Parts: sequence; C-alpha cells; structure tokens
Amino acid sequence: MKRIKFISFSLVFASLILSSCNSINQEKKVVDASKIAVSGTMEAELTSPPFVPASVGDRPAKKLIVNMEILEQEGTMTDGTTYIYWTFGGSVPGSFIRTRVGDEVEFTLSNHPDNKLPHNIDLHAVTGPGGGATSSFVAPGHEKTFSFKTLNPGLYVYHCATAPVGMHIANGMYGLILVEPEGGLPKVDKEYYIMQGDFYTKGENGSPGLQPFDMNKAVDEDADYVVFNGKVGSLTGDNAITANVGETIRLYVGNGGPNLVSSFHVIGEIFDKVHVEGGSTINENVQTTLVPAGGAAIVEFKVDVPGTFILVDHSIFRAFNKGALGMLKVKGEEDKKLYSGVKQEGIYHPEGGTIQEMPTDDSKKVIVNTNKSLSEKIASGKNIYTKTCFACHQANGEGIASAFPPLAKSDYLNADVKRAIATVIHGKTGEITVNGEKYNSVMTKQTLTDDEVADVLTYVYNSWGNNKTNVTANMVSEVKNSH
Ligand code: HEC
Ligand SMILES: [Cu+2]
Repeated sequence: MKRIKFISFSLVFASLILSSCNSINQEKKVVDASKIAVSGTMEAELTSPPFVPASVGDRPAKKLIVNMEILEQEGTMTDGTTYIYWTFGGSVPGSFIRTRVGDEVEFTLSNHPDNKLPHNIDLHAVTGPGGGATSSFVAPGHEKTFSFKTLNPGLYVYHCATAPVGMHIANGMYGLILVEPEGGLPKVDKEYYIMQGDFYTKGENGSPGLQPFDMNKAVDEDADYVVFNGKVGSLTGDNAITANVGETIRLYVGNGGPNLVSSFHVIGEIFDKVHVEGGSTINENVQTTLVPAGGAAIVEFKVDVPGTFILVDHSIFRAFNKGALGMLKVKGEEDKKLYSGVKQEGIYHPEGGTIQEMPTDDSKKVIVNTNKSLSEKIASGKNIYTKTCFACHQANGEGIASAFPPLAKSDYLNADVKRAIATVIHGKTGEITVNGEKYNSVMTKQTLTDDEVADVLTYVYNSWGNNKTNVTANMVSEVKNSH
C-alpha cells in the first residue's frame, strides 16, 4: 500500500515537472542538432580577413567540404619589419569558415610541401577529442581528412595545437568558424572579420628586418606587437573597412592570443547588440566587450553618422603603441542633431600604418658557386638557416626547452659530423640526448641540395661555440650514398 501511494505521488510530481518543462520547451524550441539530417553536398567558400563568406540563409544542413591549406610564409609585420607567419590558408587570421548547425563538415587539412613543420587544427566548434587536433596532425607534403557535425551554434576560434602550441599560435595559426543557427543570423548590411593577436619578436617594436619569434618574451607575455588581422595597419588607411550611414554592421571579432585578452571597443560607437563570447546570450548597449584569448564575440551596430571610427583594444597602449588599431570609414549625410561635431579625421593615425608589398624572394635566384671560400659558405649557410632551421632551433641555435634541441655548443652535433649530416638529410625521430637533456621529438627531413646541407652545417659548426668543422658537399653525398 505504502509503495503504491509513493508511486502515485511520484507520478504526480513527475508530471508536474514534465509539464513545466514542456512550457519551457514551447518557448525555446530545443532541437537535438545531432538528429538534423543533411541533404546534399557543397564546398565551403573560404575568405581571408576582413571578409566573410555569404550567409547560410535558410539552406538545409549539408555535407560541407572544407579544404584548408597550411602555408608558412614571410609577410610584413609593419613598415620595414617582416616575420615568418604560419598560416591557415595564407592569411592571419586564417580563412573564415561559415557553417550552419547540423552541417556535417568534411575537413581536409593539407600541409604544403615547402613548409618546414608538422601542424594540426583544433576547432572549438568540434565536439570530439582535441577538437580535431588528434585526427589532423599532418607533416609537410601530406594531407589529413576528418569530419564532424556542428552541434552548437556560435562563433568559434580554431587554432593549431602542435607542440610547442604557444609558438604555433604566436606565429599566426588561428582563425574563426561560424556556426549559424537554423534559418541563419538576422540579415545585416555589412559583415567583417577581425581577429586580434599578440606577437613576440627578438627586436623591439619597429626593429627593422626579418624578426624571429622570441620564446622568452612569449613566456613572459611581453608582446612587441598587438594587432588586428596579423599586422600593423591591416585595417587602416586604404585598408579600412567601410559602410554607409544608416547601414547595420556585424563584426565577427576573435582573439587568437596566444596570451592577451582584448577589450574590444569602437571609438564613437555603441554596440547595439553583442553576442557575448560568441554564444547565444545577447547583451545590448555595450561600450567595450571582452574577447578572451581563444574566444570570440559578435558585435552589431547601426552607423548613424559619417566619419572615421577607430577600432581598438582599449588596453590603450596596445592600440597606439603596439598596433591594435583599425578604422571603419562611414560615408553619408551628416546629421547635426545626432552629432554636431568639429570632425577631425585622421588624428589617430598609427605610426607605420602604410602597407608594403610582399617582399619578393631573392633567395630563389641562387647563383651556384662551386668554389666558395669558408666565409662565403658561412654566409650562404646563415641564409639557409634563417629560412629552414630557425623556426625550431631558434635564431642563435639555443633551441626550445623539451621540444627542439640546441645546436649551440651541442655535444651531439660536435661528436659526429656524419650523424649531423644524416639528421639534416633524412630527418630524425626517437630519443636523443643533447648536452645532458633528453629530446624525443620529430625533425622533418629537409629538402636541400648537397651544397646547401654543407653550407648550413658549416654555418652551424662555425657559430655559437661549436667546433668549426668545414662540411663539404662531398661529405654530404658520401653520407647520402652510404644509406
Ligand atoms: C620541424 C622543426 C625542425 C627543423 C625545421 C629543423 N630541426 Fe633539427 N631537430 C629538430 C628536432 C625535434 C630534433 C631532435 C629529434 C629527436 O628528438 O630525435 C632535431 C635535431 C637536430 C640535430 C641533432 C641534435 C643537436 O642538437 O645537435 C641537428 C644537428 C639538427 N637538428 C640540425 C638541423 C638543421 C641544420 C636544420 C636546418 C637545415 C634543422 N635541424 C631543422 C627539429 C627541427
Ligand atoms: Cu602549427
């Protein structure tokens, strides 16, 4: 008896709970995205910043093919300063990917054969181990395919997650993937893609020439550059984003980090709506929104008056001294009722905002000199080292703790020249001990001519306290043929 009473009581109780749940469900239609069926296949349009692909509108969920190519390439950081960027799709941030909830994304990540390093991708929009990282690890000259279903709408960061992770992100390996809700986001007039990143270089901000990555500054979070879209001036002057008075603007704002959190603000505008952290909560009438490292926000506003509106990280020294400054130029009729203004255009011009062409790669035009002196070999070797080895072994051969062994004063290097030659031409895996420290990682095989291997190793042997061996092309070809 007691038991029956208890059961009937719990039934009433349960139905009470259920009915209250039902009324919630009616207000907010809960769709199990994992059950959304796909119809048809399409190739994803990918765009480089500040542009975004066409909106999904009311298209049904599909199998969406994404082909992403990793390119390591030299680019301009600021006037007179270049940097070797590692990129998803040739831009920093990487190509924008636009999907809708329920899509089955078939993702192919290809690592260009000219690249030096293995990479992978962790997409925060993925429900699965490593966000795809474990399934996408890919060596130069290879590609990997994996697929995932988009379950949660929102704006998500993707990034490389190959060790040392911080270094891959610091070199520009991040971007955004948008998952639109069923039916798409509401229509607006203009949409743009902006992503902040912090950069760490051997020289101070503005030091000329090709600047290598500085691991120590990165660990100390002591950024030389904090920029939008990969470089100083990517969104200023002729590169400014544009709109007309009366239009509605949506900015997809991301932050790749690796370290700094952005206080994103547009001087002279109020965000009508912010999708906080890129999710479903909408805040209204916001002045400055926080964009976490590895996070995003969608901001929307209507432009009511003409002028140049300045986009900043409101940690303001970053904007005026480190590069985190962009421009939105709005054209149209003034409305004195809204703003009477003495308009001062251009007072916030950043230093070094002009854009340079990509430098042409003179190193490809090699004049073969078979009878080089030792100092000519060292000079040529230094050039090869900067292009090929320094990403891992670092500018002064110091390496990176527990990832890349040092070449400076390396007992391993100095003990056996044939072994060093073999390491460069065949690559190396498995545990080795250098100066008492164990390393167990992968050095990819380097595609260099015998002369180039000889020159780069001669440079290494004649630098940083090593034993001054002069490696010849004959020694290299002997090692090659003995295998
Ligand atoms: C993708 C990163 C990477 C690049 C690029 C790279 N190396 Fe390495 N290198 C490594 C790793 C990792 C090891 C250790 C491998 C292991 O653990 O078995 C290594 C080991 C070595 C060693 C033996 C260990 C030592 O410290 O003496 C030498 C010599 C060497 N590399 C020279 C070079 C030269 C010269 C170049 C450029 C032509 C180069 N490497 C390019 C990652 C790299
Ligand atoms: Cu990477």
